[in-house]
Amino acid sequence: RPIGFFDSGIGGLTSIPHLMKQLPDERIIFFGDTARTPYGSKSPDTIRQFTLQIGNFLARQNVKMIVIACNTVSATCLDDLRKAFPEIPVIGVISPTARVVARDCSPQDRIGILATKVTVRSGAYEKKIREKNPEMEHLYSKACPAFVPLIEEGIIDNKIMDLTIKYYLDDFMKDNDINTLVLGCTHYPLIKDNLQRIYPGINIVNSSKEVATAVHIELEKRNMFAGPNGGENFFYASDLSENFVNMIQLILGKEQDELNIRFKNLD
Ligand code: DGN
Repeated sequence: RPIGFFDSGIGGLTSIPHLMKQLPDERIIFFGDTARTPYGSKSPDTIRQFTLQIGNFLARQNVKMIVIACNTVSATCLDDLRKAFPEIPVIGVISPTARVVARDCSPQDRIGILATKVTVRSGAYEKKIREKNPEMEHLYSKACPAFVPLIEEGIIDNKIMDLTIKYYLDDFMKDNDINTLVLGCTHYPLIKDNLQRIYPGINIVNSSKEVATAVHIELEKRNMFAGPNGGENFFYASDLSENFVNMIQLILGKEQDELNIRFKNLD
């Protein structure tokens, strides 16, 4: 059976190469809600409603696990999804990332958590990191709402993106003396190189990578690994925009005709 991944848009795709590298035999069904992205500034009720629709779609695809490859959804309604689908293990992206911060950073480290407005407002990262290591003192969050629309437009390797990064982060980095950035939105790995270039020497924790590792651990624990030759991966989107197709090719490094890309309307 496949693993179901989803995101509000294309961001969650950044976790797929990490998963493929760690678990090449696993089969993936991805859903990106590209027609309704971004979720990051929407109300929790709307995010919950969209999430349950996506959960239904993935459950009908007979997935063995649901991975919320979206920090915004993980911060808002992980428990609602677990309650709605008690027979399917559901993994969110925040807990595994917080675990790595608590494990690999020291209480002296000064940690900047970059995320959407909804994720920042939820305080989920601070709560989870301190749950795992109460001594983590220097946690600072910053909402960067313009990153997602720019990334979805493919404006990445570009001056506009660099200026947007500086607009949000220059003062934040300086005032708080940040030495570690948590990419608390699955879109942000796409601007990791920009961040490293603009803030050299910064240590980066990537939620897209950590969620793939969490899937590995969970499958091992449940003895649910796929055997070889399990079948093909499918990539669904609620709007098959040019952006989606371009981004999926960029992230997975494959041509469109090598990928099973499908339209799926959930309304
Ligand atoms: N990729 C989503 C996340 O990790 O929070 C956010 C995308 C959005 O809808 N703004």
